[in-house]
Amino acid sequence: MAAAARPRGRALGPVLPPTPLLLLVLRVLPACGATARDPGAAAGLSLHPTYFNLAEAARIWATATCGERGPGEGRPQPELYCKLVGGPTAPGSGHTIQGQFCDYCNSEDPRKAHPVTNAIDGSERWWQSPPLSSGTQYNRVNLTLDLGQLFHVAYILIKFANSPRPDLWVLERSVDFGSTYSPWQYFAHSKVDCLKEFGREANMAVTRDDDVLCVTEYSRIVPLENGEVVVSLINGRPGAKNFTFSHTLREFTKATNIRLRFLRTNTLLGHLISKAQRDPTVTRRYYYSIKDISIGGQCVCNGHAEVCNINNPEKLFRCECQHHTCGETCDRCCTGYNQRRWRPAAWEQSHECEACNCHGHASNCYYDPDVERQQASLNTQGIYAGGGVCINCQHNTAGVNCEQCAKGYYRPYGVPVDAPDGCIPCSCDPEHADGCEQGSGRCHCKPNFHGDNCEKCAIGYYNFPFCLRIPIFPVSTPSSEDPVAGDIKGCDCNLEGVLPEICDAHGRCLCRPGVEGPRCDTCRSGFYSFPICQGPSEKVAIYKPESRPSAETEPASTWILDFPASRTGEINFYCL
Ligand SMILES: [Ca+2]
Repeated sequence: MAAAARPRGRALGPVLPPTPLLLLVLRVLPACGATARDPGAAAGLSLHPTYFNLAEAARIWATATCGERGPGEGRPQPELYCKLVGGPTAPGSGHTIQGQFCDYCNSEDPRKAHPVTNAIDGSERWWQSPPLSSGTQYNRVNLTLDLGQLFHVAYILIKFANSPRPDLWVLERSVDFGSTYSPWQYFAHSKVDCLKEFGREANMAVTRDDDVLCVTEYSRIVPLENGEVVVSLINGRPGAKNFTFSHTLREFTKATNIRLRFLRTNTLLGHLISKAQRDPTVTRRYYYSIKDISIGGQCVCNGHAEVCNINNPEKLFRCECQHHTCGETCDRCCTGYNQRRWRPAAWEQSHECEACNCHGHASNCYYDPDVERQQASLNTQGIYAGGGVCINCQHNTAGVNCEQCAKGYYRPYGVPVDAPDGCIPCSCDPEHADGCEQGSGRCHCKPNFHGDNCEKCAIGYYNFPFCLRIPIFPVSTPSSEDPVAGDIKGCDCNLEGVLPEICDAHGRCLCRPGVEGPRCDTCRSGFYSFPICQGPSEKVAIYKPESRPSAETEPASTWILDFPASRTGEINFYCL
């Protein structure tokens, strides 16, 4: 295999040399020139970089080259070839054999070398394949161009040199840097070959943006030299007038690599080639030769850039993205601009990426279609439109738009949402509260707490600061009318007459001193004024736990002062 690389990143000249054919190509592709001059007028609100000749910056390979030998094939040897017709074009070069002009290819002689780089060097020098006299396998030769990155290709112009155009071949493209190839266009001498070789009807009208054609006009034997092939990949297709709107056409024109897969050379007497192939005087006239390949293309910028250049350290073509888009092909929204879903620009709409509204508390966001559907994201105009979700809200903020305070913080009334220090800590005990209310800072008590600062037990809970749930016990349900509702109930005690434990494991109420009854709802004999249940004297009792007279009121480990809370005045202590 012959391989060659052109220096990348050199200054690029005009798109193509000004030949009559070029003018034709540019005329049939009005968008190419017009977008460069006035993108707004030609492409609506979408932007497009200038078309240029992608071949100038490409690398190129050939599977076989006249006068060269691949690895393992030994030293290069001069190869004799002859032209189909005519005498020498340059006096002093070549010679005549049986009336044919003949010459040698020799890769070691610059004047006789025909390396594949000649096909994209912009000069009159040409690439040439080995003649079939060196082997009929040279009917099948591939030429591959590596564009280095993804481009949109609008047209390909191939100028052949001292041989006719190929009889049978396929133009192919790859979008995965050469891993796989798919056909762009088939070329055959006859309609029969289109059908037989490629399974295609020849010369069909284009009806779809991704139709792969088989054409016969470019496989004719004439002209015998300097023939041309023009492949237009946009012009004439349904989506040509609105390229940015046609997803199919945009995809169809994409390529990272282009391959010319030649299958059969053209011959003056094509039907005789099988007989003639062993005759070197005939088959040395059959080969491929290419003087120039031009590839009109542009960077893939998704309608978001009108400039694409190599002003970067990698010396690769890069879109200068606008519309707040980023990425090699402007294929995503820039950081902080994900309020709307990224879309390629279209004729009637630029689909500009929109900034998220994070109120100055975050620099990045992502787009979430669910958030957009729920209208849960505020845009910079203060309207719930789009699906931007702020990432990593700072300043103790939270929420889709960093519009809330993080848990444990609140924003006092009157403080603007975008104030950097607007969220201040809640003054609540995190043991008793889950954060606090915005504006007032009032604590959000946990379920078992209550009060402005959650300083009390909620109803159904007891024993602050533990605030345990008042136990409930299963009881039998003698009533058949309401068997379910009666299954479980709390211990039925008067909370004003019980100890903090309320009841025991059997549901029996634990009465305070001076209180009695199954529900602890009456004063014991000699005590009065429930729930105070004041004793008969003014005395209070203070005693050690172990000496407490009543077993069911045994405290845990403290001294107990039984004292009617409502009483004031002098207290007399005495020992029991
Ligand atoms: Ca050339």
